[in-house]
Amino acid sequence: ALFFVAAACGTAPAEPDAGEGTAGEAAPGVQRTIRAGIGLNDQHPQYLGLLKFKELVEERTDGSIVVETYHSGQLGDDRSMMEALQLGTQEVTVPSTAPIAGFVQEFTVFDFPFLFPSNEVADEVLDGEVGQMMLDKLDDQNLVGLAYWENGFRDLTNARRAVASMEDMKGLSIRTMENELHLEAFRALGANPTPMAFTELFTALQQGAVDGQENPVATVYLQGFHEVQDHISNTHHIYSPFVFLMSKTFFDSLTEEEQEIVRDAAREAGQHQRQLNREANAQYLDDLQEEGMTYTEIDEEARQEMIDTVQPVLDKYAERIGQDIVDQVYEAIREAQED
Ligand code: TK8
Repeated sequence: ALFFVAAACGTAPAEPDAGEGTAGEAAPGVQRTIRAGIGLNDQHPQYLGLLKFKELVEERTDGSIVVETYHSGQLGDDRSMMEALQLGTQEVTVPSTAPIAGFVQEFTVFDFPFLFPSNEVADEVLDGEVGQMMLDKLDDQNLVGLAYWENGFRDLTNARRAVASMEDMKGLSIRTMENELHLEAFRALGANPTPMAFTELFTALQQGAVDGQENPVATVYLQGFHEVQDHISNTHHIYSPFVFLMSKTFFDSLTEEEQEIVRDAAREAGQHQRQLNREANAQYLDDLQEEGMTYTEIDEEARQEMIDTVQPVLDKYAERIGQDIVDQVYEAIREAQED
C-alpha cells in the first residue's frame, strides 16, 4: 500500500521493509516535492521558519527537491497531518509535542506544566541527548524527527474575566490541545477543559462554544484571538516545543546526502524560527493590550499554588511514561541550569 501511495504522489517509494538508516539511490533528473504543512497562519514565525527551510533545501539541492509550504491547516490539523506523514501522502509537518504524545506517549514529559524554567534551558535539553532519545522513538511510527522548533510558553486567555489565580479559573471552559495530560492538568486547576483541533478554535471562541484557550502570545496576536477574547494572563503554565517531522517513507527514499541536507536545513531553519518566535512573544503582549485586552499578572504565590496543585497529576504521568525517562529530563534541566 505504501508503494502505491508514494508512487501516486511522485515520490520515490521506500523499500517495503526498510529499517533505520536506509537511504535511496540518487535518481538524476527526478525532482521530488516536499509538501510542508502547519496549523498556524503565514504571519507566524512557524511559517517564516518553513520558508527558511524551503530556501535552504532548494538552494542546497539545486532545486532537485522542491518545498511547497502550506499554512493555516490548509493540509489538515496537527493530528491528521501526522497521519498523512505516516501514510506517505505528505512529507513534512511541525506540530506541538502535545499531539505527538498521542503517537509516542513518552513525549508527554515535555508538556509537564512548569517544567522548563526558560527558553534557553529548553533549547539545551531538547537539542541535547534527551531530546534526541525522544526523537528516535518516532521511528516506529514511520516518522522522523529532524529538529525541535519553538511554540513557546503558553498563556491563558478568555472572554469572561481577568484571571489572577486558580480561584478565577474555576468553571471556565477552556479549549486544550488533544492531549490527556493537558486535560487533566486543567481539570485539576479547576477549569472545564475541552480538547479540540487548533483549526476549529477561532470559530469555537467566536461562537462562545468555549470561554477561553491557551497559547503563546505570538499565536494569540497573529491569529487575531484578541478579536474574540478579552483577558490574558501570563500563566506560562506549559512550554510547548514544536517538532519538525518528516515522513519516514519519504526520508528513506532520499540519498544520504539529501538526508543530511534536509536534517541540517530543519535545524538551521529552527534556529531562525526560535529567534523570530522569541521576538514575537516579547513584542505582542503590548500590542494585545493596545487592541483592548486586559493583561493580568500571575504573582509568585498564585503560580506556586498552581504548581502544587498539578503535582499529583505529574506524578501519575511520570509513572505512566516511565520514571527513568522523566528523571533523565529533570537531570538534563538541572545540568542546563548550571551552565
Ligand atoms: C498549530 C498548533 C498550535 C498549538 C495548539 O497547528 O494547538 O494550540 O499551540 O500552535 O500546533
